[in-house]
Amino acid sequence: MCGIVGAVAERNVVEILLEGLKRLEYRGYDSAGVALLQQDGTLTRLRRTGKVQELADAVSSNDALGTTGIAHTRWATHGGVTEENAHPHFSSDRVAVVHNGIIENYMALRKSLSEKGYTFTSDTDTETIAHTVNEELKAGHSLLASVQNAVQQFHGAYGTVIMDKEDPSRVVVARSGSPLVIGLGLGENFIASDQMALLPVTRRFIFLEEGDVAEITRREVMVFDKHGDPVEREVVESNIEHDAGDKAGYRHYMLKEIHEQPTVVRNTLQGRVDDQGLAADIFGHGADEILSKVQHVQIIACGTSYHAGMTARYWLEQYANVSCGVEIASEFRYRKSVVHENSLLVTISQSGETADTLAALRLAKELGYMASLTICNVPGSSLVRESDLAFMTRAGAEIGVASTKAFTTQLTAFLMLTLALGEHHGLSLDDKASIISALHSLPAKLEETLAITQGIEDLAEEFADRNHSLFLGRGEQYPIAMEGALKLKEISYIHAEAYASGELKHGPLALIDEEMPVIVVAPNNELLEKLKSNVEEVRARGGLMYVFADKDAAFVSDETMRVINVPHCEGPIAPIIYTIPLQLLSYYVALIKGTDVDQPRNLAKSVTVE
Ligand code: F1P
Repeated sequence: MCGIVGAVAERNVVEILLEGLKRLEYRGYDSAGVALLQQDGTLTRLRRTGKVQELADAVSSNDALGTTGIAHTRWATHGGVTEENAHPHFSSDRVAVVHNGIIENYMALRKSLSEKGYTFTSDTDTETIAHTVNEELKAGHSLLASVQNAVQQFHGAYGTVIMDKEDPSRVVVARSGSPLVIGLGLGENFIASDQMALLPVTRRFIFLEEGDVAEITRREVMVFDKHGDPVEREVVESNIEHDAGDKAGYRHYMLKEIHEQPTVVRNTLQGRVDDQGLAADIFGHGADEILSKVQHVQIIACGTSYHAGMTARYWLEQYANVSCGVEIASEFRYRKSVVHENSLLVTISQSGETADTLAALRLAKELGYMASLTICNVPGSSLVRESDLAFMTRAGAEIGVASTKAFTTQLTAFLMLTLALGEHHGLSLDDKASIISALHSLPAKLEETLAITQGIEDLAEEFADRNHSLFLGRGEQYPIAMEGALKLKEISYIHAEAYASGELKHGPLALIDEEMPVIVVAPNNELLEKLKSNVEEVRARGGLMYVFADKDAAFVSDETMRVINVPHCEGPIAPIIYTIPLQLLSYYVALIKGTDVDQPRNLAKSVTVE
């Protein structure tokens, strides 16, 4: 979604801002802009629809300069994709604003500001921020006080950075509902919506908290909490690799990230599980005590992370004997739900900033959940800071909008949670041994599975001109089929639906004909015979099937069925292994179709608005 970068320095900051925007491109956007302020008060603005590179070209042909600056990538919410709607927004050529989030009461603000004589040049909610701050400045307040007064008038979510042409020495920033991180330099300081943007210039960060307003100059950063009181916020040293944004020779980030899975899963397991079991408190300080009391688990997430939660339910109930509910965050937060006794709320999120998941966590606290745990990939993110317990997946920065390595590390984390909860709820010794041994074998098995790429490339050729597809799986492979269908939709724009194969007769069988390819996930498990019956139901109706199967599952390719053998794997890790060929299939189909694999149309990496 929208991205923010800002800087206050002695040098020209334009390259820092553009590099920052490029590093945020992965989040998804449709236009970009920059405003630059020179010491003599010259204010320049350039905006372009399309890619950051188009903005960079405009910047270089205009020789744009500034020692203080703000820049933005916009993902349209209010108003179409036009240059006028791109940020930064100005008020009277004095105040410049970039903003992530949504000002929900913008219509009322717009009306009262228009009555005061302000002219609106865009359809955005953001422009109301610029005029509201300008109104406060006109009343004689400092920029800091103006922003502090202005935010009292906003309902909704914002991460915003504001410059005043009459004071080029500072920017003021405010956070409520949309993340902002301050980067600390030497004699220069920075602001961004995501630390990734600032890694070339600093590794020292302050993560702003809800309601914070901060004033940033070259030499000083002052943070004020939601009551307006000055506060010290912890300075965190980032350990994210500086070059995490490189493609390392791969054609796309997504392909790089698919191939990183053996390594990042190994990293996620490292030091957390040995032959005897789990290390103590891997889910956070005091976790073992909390987990010993848990009688029910409620999992909340969105998108791919939700599919990880759906898979986890099979494991938690089968092995750990703990009842488990799974729900999409945007549903959970707006319905009345019953809280079971001693319930643990588990949120899952790659980014840790997904608006609905965060809102669900906050709601759960009011509803009386015993404790909250987040499984998350971004240290310092809102979900991590606001949960009682946190387990960090170590997937590293995920740039491709379609989540891959974050998903498999989330599943790995859930197998560890199954062990941890199972210890207190009668996990059998056999099951414990089999999960531990399966986890140890997982990185090597993933490597073996990635080697089947060639067969999948061939299959993708046959697939690319289809308009629809059906994914089938049973048991813990049903959510994997859902994740496979989601990947195909996201990056190749082919309509894909997933069904639990037992549901075929209850409707979707009517769709089967030679135009509807059916993808089947078929590990060699106790449901195999049932799955084979479902395959026969499809065959009898002339459907064309692509079966990802264990080589011992005895599927044979013929004119109605293409079988792709997947390495044999033991029960608990099968969902993780079968995810790989489905990721590869969607990637190669998208490649043939020529879509924007890493930044698919209309999608954003981190969904920080509802
Ligand atoms: C949830 C999610 C991702 C998806 C896309 C949009 O994000 O649906 O699964 O790939 O990036 O957001 P998160 O809560 O896991 O960060």
